[in-house]
Amino acid sequence: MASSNKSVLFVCLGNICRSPIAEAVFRKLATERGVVDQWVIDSAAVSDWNVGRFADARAQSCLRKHDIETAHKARQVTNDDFASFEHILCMDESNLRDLNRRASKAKNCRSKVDLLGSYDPHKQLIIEDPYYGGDEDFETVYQQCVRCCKAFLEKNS
Ligand code: 6LJ
Repeated sequence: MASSNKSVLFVCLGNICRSPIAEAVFRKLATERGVVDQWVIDSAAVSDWNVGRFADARAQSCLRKHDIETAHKARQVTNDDFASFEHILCMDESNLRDLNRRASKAKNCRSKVDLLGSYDPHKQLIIEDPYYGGDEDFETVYQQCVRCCKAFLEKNS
């Protein structure tokens, strides 16, 4: 039976740079390991700035460079997310503060809210916002996401 008993929501400020990269990387890893059917995988934003938009062109070209596609359209975190996702993984302390504030107001919160970087074997705890950066900053985000998503998937399989 392909039961979707595990779930993870990746969250950043605008859901157009870091979290769509994390979502796409995690989906690829889970697919390669043959466990993607066991997971609900999504991403969302703390803000409503970019709702409905595709990932930033630099995020898309970074992913494409690594043979990964994303068709994700940005959405904002909802109260329901705190009831339906087992794991909510975010990128920096500002995301974590915003999410913890929202979680404390949500009914039936079952989500464990954490920094994605807490899974990094290289101990880079924060995945910095690359919005005002360049391609090399998107590549750094990608590499951090690969390390963290591998460790997170390992821990939850
Ligand atoms: C409300 C006022 C702000 C950013 C981003 C930064 C700035 C972003 C962005 C990440 C994803 C209407 C929207 C900040 C998408 C957009 C510019 C401001 C947007 C900030 C601070 C440090 C580093 C990056 N703010 N858009 N408008 N990250």
